[in-house]
Amino acid sequence: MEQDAEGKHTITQNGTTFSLTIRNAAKEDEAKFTINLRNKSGSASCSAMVIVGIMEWRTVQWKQVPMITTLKNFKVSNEEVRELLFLLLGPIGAGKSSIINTIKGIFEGHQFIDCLAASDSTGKSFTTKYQKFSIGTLPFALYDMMGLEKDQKNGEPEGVHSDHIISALKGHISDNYEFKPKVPMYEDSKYYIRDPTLNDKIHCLVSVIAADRVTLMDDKVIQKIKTIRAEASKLGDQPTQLVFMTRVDTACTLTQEDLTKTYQSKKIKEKMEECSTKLGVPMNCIFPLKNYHEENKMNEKLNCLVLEAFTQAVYSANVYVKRFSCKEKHAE
Ligand SMILES: Nc1nc2c(ncn2[C@@H]2O[C@H](COP(=O)(O)OP(=O)(O)OP(=O)(O)O)[C@@H](O)[C@H]2O)c(=O)[nH]1
Ligand SMILES: [Mg+2]
Repeated sequence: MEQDAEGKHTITQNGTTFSLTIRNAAKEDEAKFTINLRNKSGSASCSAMVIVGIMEWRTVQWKQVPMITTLKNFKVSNEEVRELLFLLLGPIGAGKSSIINTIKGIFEGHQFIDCLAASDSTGKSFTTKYQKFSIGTLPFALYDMMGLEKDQKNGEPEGVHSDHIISALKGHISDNYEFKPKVPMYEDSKYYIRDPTLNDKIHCLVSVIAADRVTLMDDKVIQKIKTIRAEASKLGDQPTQLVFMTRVDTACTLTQEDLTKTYQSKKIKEKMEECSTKLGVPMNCIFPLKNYHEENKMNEKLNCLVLEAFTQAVYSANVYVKRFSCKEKHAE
């Protein structure tokens, strides 16, 4: 056995196997460790990257069948509501359309590319329509929308207007409305719903943020999201709000290699904390996930991470609509 002066690193040998033990491993111990061996016949070396994980701070079932069954059997707690409505909001290329494809894929058992996701090199939002996507015959529908950009580029407004989003939350915008960033939504448009009911309103607002871009997110875009979130909570019957943090694979190697390590990754926790501080959202409302983007096979771990997030969104949208149910009103 060999030990360094502080007793931090210990090397032990068992036959031809050498082990390195790092005592009280912390983030600073993350490094590439190399063993060099030399004898009369020559030399050899071997390296390993050490990544420090932390205690799992949230537990996930990692079994998709019970999670899918729960959602397939889900009944909305308000008989007047046909389906729970979710709106995905976030910067360009954050993975909004990919989330819809991924969720649809999980319930249909194969990958889905109905909602077009784009390679993210253009700098312009690929999605331009306000489009509703149902999930089979389940009582859930997700609205995709144009990505948020900072508002003034060369003096011209870019990306979707905050006003459009507030109108959408209130249920004034109907499916297939084409966003024209420089044009306000006119009340005489055929896409304008004058007297929205609970079946038109958004029940849960999901902000979508890419884990690998939280740090470099444009201040104006952050401000826009914060303004929309604040406006949404001022609405008399405000929708519930969550954050889906996508692209965990690009933010953390440990997670990229094994998605079940998501809630043990210090890096992911840091990104969630950053997200929480920047947007003013409590940690328990943030759900890290990975979307299908390059793989051609379904992956149970990926599905479980997304199902964990989506189940919370379903429960929280249900809390919203339950408030308006006749039974609940009579109970008051
Ligand atoms: N590695 C990785 N890539 C992802 C993930 N989610 C989305 N992507 C990729 O990120 C890019 C943008 O994804 P989209 O789903 O089009 O993003 P969007 O938010 O809909 O973008 P706009 O419609 O342009 O506002 C695509 O190339 C996706 O394949 C993820 O979890 N991990
Ligand atoms: Mg899109």
